[in-house]
Amino acid sequence: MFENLSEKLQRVFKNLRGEGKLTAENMDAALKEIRVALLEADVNFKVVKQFIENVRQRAMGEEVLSSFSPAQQVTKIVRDEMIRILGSHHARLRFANEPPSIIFIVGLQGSGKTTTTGKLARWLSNNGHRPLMVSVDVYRPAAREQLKVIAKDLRQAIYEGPDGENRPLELARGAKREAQMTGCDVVLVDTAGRLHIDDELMTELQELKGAFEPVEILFVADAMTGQDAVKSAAEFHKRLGITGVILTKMDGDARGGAALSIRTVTEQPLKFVGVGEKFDALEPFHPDRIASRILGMGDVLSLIEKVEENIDRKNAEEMERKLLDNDFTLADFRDQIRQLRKMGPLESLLGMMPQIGPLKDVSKVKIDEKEVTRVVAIIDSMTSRERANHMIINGSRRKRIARGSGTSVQEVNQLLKQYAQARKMMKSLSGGFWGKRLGKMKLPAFPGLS
Ligand SMILES: Nc1nc2c(ncn2[C@@H]2O[C@H](COP(=O)(O)OP(=O)(O)OP(=O)(O)O)[C@@H](O)[C@H]2O)c(=O)[nH]1
Ligand SMILES: [Mg+2]
Repeated sequence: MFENLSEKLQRVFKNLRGEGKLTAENMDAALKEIRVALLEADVNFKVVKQFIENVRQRAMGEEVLSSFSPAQQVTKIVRDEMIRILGSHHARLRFANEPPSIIFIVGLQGSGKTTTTGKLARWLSNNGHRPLMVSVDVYRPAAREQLKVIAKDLRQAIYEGPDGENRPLELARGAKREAQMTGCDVVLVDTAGRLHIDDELMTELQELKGAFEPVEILFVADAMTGQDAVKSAAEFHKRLGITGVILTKMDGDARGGAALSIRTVTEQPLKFVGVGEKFDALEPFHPDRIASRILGMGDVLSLIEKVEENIDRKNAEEMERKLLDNDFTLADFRDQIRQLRKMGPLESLLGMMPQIGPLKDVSKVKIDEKEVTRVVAIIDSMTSRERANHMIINGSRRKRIARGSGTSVQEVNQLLKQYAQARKMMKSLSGGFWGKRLGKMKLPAFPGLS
């Protein structure tokens, strides 16, 4: 996400690096480029205008400190302004004083409501809540079935209602009752979508709103639709009153225009972003962290949170010991790859790393998830003795492993080489900066990275 904008803005700062001090001329040139970059990212033109004006005033005003270089000054000002248009603070999900908290998920057809309902249920239960999901999308028979499958997959509670019940109000009522009876503190209501905003849909949502006084009405929009997402959010807000926005499919959106405009245009905060089809691909939205990510400073805090949410401490300590004792086996290698994958799409993890110093090009690293799968298959095809001691894997064993995993001997050879490299690299990392910062997660030369 934001790749295009990020690249262009970083080029502007790089160009300024050669300048001795900020002048009206070099500032004008930089502002022009920033303006084009924002417009090309599909940011609302009014938002762009204000943004540029604010940056100009601050850059030329008294705030400029001569002890910083022009590039540093402008980067700081742009970052501050970007945080401002993204919403200044992280907008937390609200909860009702008296449970259950009713949260509506609304939006246009195909925007990602049902998927996001599942992601939110998972996120809530990972964060100390007990959610109950209900679908009131009674128009498509498959819609309720879809949520049921998701609930089963994620092992989350769902209220399905009595057979034949197809009145949204009754379904929501039943869900609220069930939550009260079973001690669930949040009810997530997945609603029907339409192709366009129409009166029928609005009337239904208004009725639901009147009956339940939801603590949150979250508008789900597809980030890839850019300014259309912003427009429909504004329209929903005008007619229904939303309390926040969730932008989905940010993983496919290199521009970022919707994210950068929606707060200013709707005056409602962006609360989460969806960054993939899997159910762990949901991130709370932090304006400051996103601004840092756009400007290539990385988002180390989100990365640490993600690691902490997923890492098994005991397991990490065990790995550390094994590394020090030099008995980090192929089985450990496989387990570590699995643990990394659990944290979500590898690309999105790398995107959170600072793009400076030795990590400059890390987000450009291409990851082949298929190769990761292949590596796991190869290690799974080994005997436990082979996994414990790679030295015994001779030519005939390699052939057998290749056959067993549906790969070639070359691929097995390559994996063994990568494993040897990872062992070496992880050892040198274990005491270093990242070793300490990232809760002992290692950043191995793991397969799939090239
Ligand atoms: N890449 C990506 N795909 C997503 C994301 N969120 C949802 N999707 C996909 O978008 C498609 C539509 O998602 P749904 O959750 O069914 O959308 P919906 O709004 O419930 O659709 P209707 O109920 O038909 O209105 C599915 O294929 C999802 O996998 C995301 O963050 N990233
Ligand atoms: Mg749906």
